[in-house]
Amino acid sequence: MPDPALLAGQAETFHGQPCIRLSAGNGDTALVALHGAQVLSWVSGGRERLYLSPDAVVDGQAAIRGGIPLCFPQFNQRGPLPKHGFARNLTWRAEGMQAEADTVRLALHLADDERSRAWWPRAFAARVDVALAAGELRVDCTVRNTDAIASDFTLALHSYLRVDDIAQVRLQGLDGCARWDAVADVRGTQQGPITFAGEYDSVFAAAPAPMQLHDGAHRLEIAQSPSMGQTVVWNPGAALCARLSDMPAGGHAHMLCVEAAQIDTQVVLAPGATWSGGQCLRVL
Ligand code: TA6
Repeated sequence: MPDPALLAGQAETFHGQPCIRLSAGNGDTALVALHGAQVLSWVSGGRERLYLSPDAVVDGQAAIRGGIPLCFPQFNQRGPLPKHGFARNLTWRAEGMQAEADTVRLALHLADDERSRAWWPRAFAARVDVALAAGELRVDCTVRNTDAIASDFTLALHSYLRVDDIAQVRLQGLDGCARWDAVADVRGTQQGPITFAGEYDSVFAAAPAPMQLHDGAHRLEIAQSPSMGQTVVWNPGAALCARLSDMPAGGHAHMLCVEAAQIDTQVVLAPGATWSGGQCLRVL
């Protein structure tokens, strides 16, 4: 049995918003906001691994810039809903904290209500599972169609990874994958590792094996479930960053979004059917 004092979750607030902190036995922690079921911080090996903008608006309404936002039931502006859907703008219910072996888990739930139905007239039950173990953070999302008719959606875990200097970063593992460069609107195939010099926004066909983020001496493995058919890689670059009111000048240099996504085709769920997908980050 693990020592419950070493492996726990506890309620706290961040900018007045309710959050739960998960603690693993080795000192790693994660902070999860009920707003958006969004992981705001993941500290592993004494180092913050996620980027949270110091200018993020944390008011229980706006989407929080950073951490791991969930885009659901629509990615970006690929449909009639607000950009990236509404899951990141709503408060989720935390229920189901568990500590087992060396992993602490938190489940957060969201079901349709008046507000969600005003955007999207569908009944659903969504769950985000956050699992923290030594050197590893896993986020899974499960959606059940509780409606009497078929439902469809797109979804992404829009993870903001903290980096020391984007100009020195190398993302490996997408070599040979189909790529849509959303900035230039050009389709092609990725050749070799990805480096960053300016705005970058691309959708890749997901690689069969995990990717590796090289940030100076630091390395992170990024894996996603096979149900997530795409990987989105985004950095706003200096000029777009300067236009984002919730990013500090130069903030782009310290972040890279590597997103597990199912966005090129909709997930279609029959009444009562369930879909799950996730992303796993591991310190190497
Ligand atoms: O996932 C990349 C992306 O869709 C970019 O095109 C960019 O707009 C980004 O997400 C951030 O979106 P947001 O609405 O959070 O500012």
